[in-house]
Amino acid sequence: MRRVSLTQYLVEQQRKQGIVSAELRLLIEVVARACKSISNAISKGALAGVLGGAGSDNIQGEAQKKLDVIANDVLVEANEWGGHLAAMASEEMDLPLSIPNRYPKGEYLLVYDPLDGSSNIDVNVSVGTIFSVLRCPEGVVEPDEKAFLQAGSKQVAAGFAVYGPATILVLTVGNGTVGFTLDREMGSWIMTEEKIEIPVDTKEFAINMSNARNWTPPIKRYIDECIAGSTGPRGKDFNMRWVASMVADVYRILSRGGVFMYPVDAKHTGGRLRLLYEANPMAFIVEQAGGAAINGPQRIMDVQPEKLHQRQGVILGSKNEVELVGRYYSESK
Ligand code: AFP
Repeated sequence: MRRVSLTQYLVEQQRKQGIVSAELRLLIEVVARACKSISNAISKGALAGVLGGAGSDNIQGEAQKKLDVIANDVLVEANEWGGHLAAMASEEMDLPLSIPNRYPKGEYLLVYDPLDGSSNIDVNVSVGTIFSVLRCPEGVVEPDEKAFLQAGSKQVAAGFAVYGPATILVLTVGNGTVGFTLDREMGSWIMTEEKIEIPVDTKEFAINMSNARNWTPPIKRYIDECIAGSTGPRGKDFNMRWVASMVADVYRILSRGGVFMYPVDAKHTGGRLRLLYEANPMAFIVEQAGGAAINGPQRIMDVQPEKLHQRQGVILGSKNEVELVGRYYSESK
């Protein structure tokens, strides 16, 4: 494959396809540069004194890691001066952050999870950054929480970085899903997956099995059949993976297929994952790669958000497998 940089890809999307505006191109490049800085901070680990708790909680009431706060600050500082954003929102900030008056405002809204999987950071397991880009509603000068409450189908771009053995950026601007790998020597994002396509079938599922007693009947039916394997109705054996970093699980599914599940259950009555900055961006990326993403009864990107930090059930990945789970939900009504 010829070495295509992220910048070159975005310029081509702007020039050839008219899909990406100059402002959106700048936004994505700024976020990608921030992900390089976050990757660099993470790779130093204990040597940089960035591990462990920050001594504060986020709006979810979850103890923040030092790197949660560092990653959030990196993204805020990277994005506030460029003139491409009207506001930004984050898992780590209770309310949206307006662009300071000393900077021009742009037409986009950025909403992100600066460090997904942070409970894994202290044990050196892959973590990542997830982001979603929306247009600021017409005529809204000071975007508040309401401006962000748009269905996932309104996203103009979505992406995530996974800080693993390699640092990888997965991106969609609505024209397929593309993968870039960080060339640390050059400091460049180089395209390594031109058009990611998720296999429509799979033999691998990802779910936190410790929640089994809380599952609803459709999920229990589906997982029981996977575990029954070749002796059961599926007629084939399944494997299980659970990294507990959504970015790592989703990247594996983009690479070789699978189904990721964090469904609504008796303990997580609204789901565990957040709609605006985890479920929606991942749903956009997965659908653009030929997969499917539902909350059980409904396509995730059709859900009308009511709260900035609202949670959502998530079942996403190989199209045929997700559709089977969806059928089990409709049959259980
Ligand atoms: P943290 O960011 O608190 O580690 O949560 C990660 C996450 O939001 C998502 O990345 C994982 O898929 C999921 O939660 C793991 O949840 P469990 O810890 O309940 O398995």
